[in-house]
Amino acid sequence: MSSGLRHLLVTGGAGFIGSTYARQLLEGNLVERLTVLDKLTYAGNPRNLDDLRPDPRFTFVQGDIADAGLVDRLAAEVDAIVNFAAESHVDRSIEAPEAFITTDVFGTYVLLEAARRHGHRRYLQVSTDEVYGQVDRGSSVETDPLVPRSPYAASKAAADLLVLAYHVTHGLPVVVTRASNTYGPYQYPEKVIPLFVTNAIDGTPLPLYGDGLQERDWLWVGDHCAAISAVLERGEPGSVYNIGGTSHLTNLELTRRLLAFLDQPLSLVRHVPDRPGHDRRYSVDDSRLRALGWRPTVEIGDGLARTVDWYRGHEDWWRPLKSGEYLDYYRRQYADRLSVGRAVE
Ligand code: NAD
Ligand code: TDX
Repeated sequence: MSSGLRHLLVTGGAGFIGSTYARQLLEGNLVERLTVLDKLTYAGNPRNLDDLRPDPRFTFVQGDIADAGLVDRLAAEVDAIVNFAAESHVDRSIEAPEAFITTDVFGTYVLLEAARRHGHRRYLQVSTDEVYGQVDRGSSVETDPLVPRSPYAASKAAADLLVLAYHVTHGLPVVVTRASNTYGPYQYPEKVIPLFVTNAIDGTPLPLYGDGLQERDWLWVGDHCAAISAVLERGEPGSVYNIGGTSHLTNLELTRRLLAFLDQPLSLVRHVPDRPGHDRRYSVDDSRLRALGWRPTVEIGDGLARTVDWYRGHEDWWRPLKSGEYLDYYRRQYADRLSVGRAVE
């Protein structure tokens, strides 16, 4: 890494984005050593890291970022922390918010304290555009007020504020990234794209919340990870960097495109009662990041085709996930909604 960071601790590295980042670091020879710390919650999957295990530069540790003793031991060996670890699903934060506070807020505090004690050269917090709240028009800039509207977004916003306070108070060289909705291979099938793709493969209903006209700006996972590397290497300490996607789509338009790739009918879609407090639109201005030289490389058409192909070719990855706790969650979240759902006109 040109910044001279040799050994990184990547927390939450068995999840969707963190595992892609770990792969990018090793494939690109960006670090000499990489330690992944992950609790392996329902969303963490050791299989996401299978291809990295034989690499002598790679170490995996199962554990909790809120475990101060463990974090301190690991932090003593590294130059910097990149924190992906989080409870990440908005619907689950509505149903059961406690884990969002213990991991997203308290866990971040534990990491910051360890980074401070060991004089780390960098701390990168992976955050989200959801901290700005919904944006009716225009795009959020990094200095905008934080107006989170779900327990998930509020826990991420609280963590952002804590991270930035450690820069002001303790001079810790922190950077924060706030990215748009990310998509691609290895995403747990509770999030809308893998949920709809895998349901459509099985010919089961796609539960579209409300009128389906909410808008998201979709970001390819590899581009998200490349942006994190750019900010880790060249970001200004104490600064926040938005990471935008390549195209704003309504959920209905996104669903139409996925069904077209899968050659499945629109009649699979059911309009179901909305998510409480559902943010209508997110949009970020990422010119500060682009000034560091980053650009997204994967357009939405190509990215969606690649994602659909990956899920079609990796049933062995996602089918086992759609069992046990997932099915209980699915019933709680969708059974009543689907029973009153209506067809798309
Ligand atoms: P994910 O749910 O797929 O992965 C989260 C990982 O964190 C899992 O491997 C899980 O086991 C691990 N984890 C959870 N609690 C932990 C704990 N207490 N200790 C250690 N590990 C723990 O999430 P993702 O989509 O890969 O998101 C990663 C990060 O990126 C999150 O911080 C999220 O807020 C942020 N983000 C996600 C998106 C998106 O669209 N997915 C967009 C912007 C930002
Ligand atoms: O069943 C569904 N039906 C539906 O219409 C689900 C799961 C979602 N949706 C809608 C809600 C959103 O408008 O699709 C859109 C995307 O939903 P999610 O995949 O749950 O993502 P979102 O709530 O936008 O948050 C995501 O992007 C920001 C990630 O989950 C967060 O971790 C990230 O911070």
